[in-house]
Amino acid sequence: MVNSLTVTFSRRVTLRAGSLRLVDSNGRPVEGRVTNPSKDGRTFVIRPGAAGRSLPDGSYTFVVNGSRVSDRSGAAAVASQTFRFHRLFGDFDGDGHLGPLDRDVFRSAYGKTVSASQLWYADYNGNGLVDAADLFQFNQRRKRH
Ligand SMILES: [Ca+2]
Ligand SMILES: [Ca+2]
Repeated sequence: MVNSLTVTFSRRVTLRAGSLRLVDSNGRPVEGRVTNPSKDGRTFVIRPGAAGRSLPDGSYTFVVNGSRVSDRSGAAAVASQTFRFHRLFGDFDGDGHLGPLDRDVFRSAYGKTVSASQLWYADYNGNGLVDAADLFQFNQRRKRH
């Protein structure tokens, strides 16, 4: 599940519109709410999409636009940075494919409750149980990846 991104700057900054941008593999912007929970002006949390839900499967690019990030003096505070990542339900080892290792992890999780086992990552529909609905989603992706 990818339901937030966290960016930490080395010092206090001010973010202007367009400073943090997330786009999908088609270049479409993914809207997200940006907060600074600790109010330190350094660590920002971006929550894209619907509350409590993961980003959909896909490849993403996250851009920090340095020209839109300023320090106390108003000067540009950082160089621009680009990060690429993917989200694929069931890809427990993060290699971009659903292979034997992912299958074994899912099998060991199947039938367990999330709260007792911390298996939230195998609970696609978020109902608290790694169940047939999650297995269906896992198998759908195994055919494609
Ligand atoms: Ca994998
Ligand atoms: Ca479930």
